[in-house]
Amino acid sequence: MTHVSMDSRLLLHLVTDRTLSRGRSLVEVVQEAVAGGVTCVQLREKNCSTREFLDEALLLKELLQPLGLPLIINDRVDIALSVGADGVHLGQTDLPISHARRLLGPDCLIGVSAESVDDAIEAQQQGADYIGISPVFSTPTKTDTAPALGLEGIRRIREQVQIPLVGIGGINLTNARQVREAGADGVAVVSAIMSAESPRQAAEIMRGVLG
Ligand code: TZP
Ligand code: MG
Repeated sequence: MTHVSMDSRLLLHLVTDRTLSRGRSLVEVVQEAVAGGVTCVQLREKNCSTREFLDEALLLKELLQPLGLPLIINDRVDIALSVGADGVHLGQTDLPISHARRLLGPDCLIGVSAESVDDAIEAQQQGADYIGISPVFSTPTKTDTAPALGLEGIRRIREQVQIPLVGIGGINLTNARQVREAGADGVAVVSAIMSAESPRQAAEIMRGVLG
């Protein structure tokens, strides 16, 4: 079965983690990554107040909107709504897709993390715009994950699901191409860009590898 044509904005996500930025500011790293060619940015904050999260979201929105690059907010539909973000990314225990859609409307991207083929099928049925296959490889960046799905997991999900797939977890310059070849439309990375000596160069190389 063919899948829905690829939204090129999903090709290379930078997923943020301020603790991995080697002391650089979030905006600085995002600016560099954008200059290198990331196609969207997901703001992911696990340990800050709502006000801080909002302020970061506003800063990134100011940076990304003029460039036409989508800002996706991890977990928080309220933050996404209040800054007019382009999307949200929801986990299996976050707001269900139907409720998020009711709040955000038809044009907001809703991405959902799937840890299995069944999760992915369900997310598609419920109206997700894309699926985050999580994790593809095990990663020190996030250890409370389901077992890694591997390239075989991507292939199995690709056979069952037609909406865009984005791999996340342990993806770097050396394996990103394989993730695409296994059937993912895009990749999402944290450390490979956030912690790179040059986030700009890392993003450039990654874009080159992804084609
Ligand atoms: N969800 C599944 S794995 C992961 C998230 C947020 C972290 C990915 O980080 P890295 O550094 O790209 O492996
Ligand atoms: Mg989440």
